[in-house]
Amino acid sequence: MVTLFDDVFSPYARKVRIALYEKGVPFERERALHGDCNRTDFIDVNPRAEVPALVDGDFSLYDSTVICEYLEDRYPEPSLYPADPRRRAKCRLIEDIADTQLDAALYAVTVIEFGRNERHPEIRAAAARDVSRIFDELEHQLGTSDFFCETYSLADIAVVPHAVVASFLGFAPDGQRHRGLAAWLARVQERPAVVHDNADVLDTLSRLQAEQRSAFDPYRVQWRSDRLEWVIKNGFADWLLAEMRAGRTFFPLTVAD
Ligand SMILES: N[C@@H](CCC(=O)N[C@@H](CS)C(=O)NCC(=O)O)C(=O)O
Repeated sequence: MVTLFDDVFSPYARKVRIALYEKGVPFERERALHGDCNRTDFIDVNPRAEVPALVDGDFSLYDSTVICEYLEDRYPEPSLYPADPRRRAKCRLIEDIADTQLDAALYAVTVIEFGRNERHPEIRAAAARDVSRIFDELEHQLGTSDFFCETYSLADIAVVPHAVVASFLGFAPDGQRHRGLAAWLARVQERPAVVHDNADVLDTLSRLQAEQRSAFDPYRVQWRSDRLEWVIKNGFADWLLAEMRAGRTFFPLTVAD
């Protein structure tokens, strides 16, 4: 049985779960809580202590992109990558746009607004601009197709969790400017695998709200790579420094830790 080190809200874990559901691979979930930073209880599976990480018998690996490629090789049917080399490359490119750019544009505003119930109008405005720019690019990549690579693929699976978060934060694809993308988002959310995972996210959110618990600790925030780049290049280095001085920032574990 495959074990997934998981967090219900992580867009990267969502990507892997949706791929597993699409492929009909049964799996166990080990909850490795997002926001409970610098855990050491699964560093044997992922030395960065990030979700998702996957254990398949005596084999383990991490990083959602690597995991999804492994799942494709291990469980080839149904295929989630196009066979044509150019479409396959395009699939990986769109996955990369979702994982690096879209995620980074949404991260700080998620922490501030959803996590802390606070407002930072400049960060919101920068996120709105950047999400709109990325949606322009995705609209262009989609063209007149139903899915990014003609048929449903990992590209669609990678974008949908971030697009759902964007909509939740008030950055939904614009019905005029991003007409194709708005229709794509509705279409992809009809896939049973996506319906199933969306329900899981919403049910967990409702349960946490009823218990007056938050989805993650917004004052113990894990920062890395593209998320840091986004904050700094958009002019919020001082904000980040204040966060660091307040002891609210954490980074993936290093060997020395
Ligand atoms: N490149 C990694 C990124 C994974 C990642 O950033 N995971 C976040 C959750 S979205 C995490 O586990 N952070 C640790 C924490 O918040 O404690 C992937 O694609 O799997």
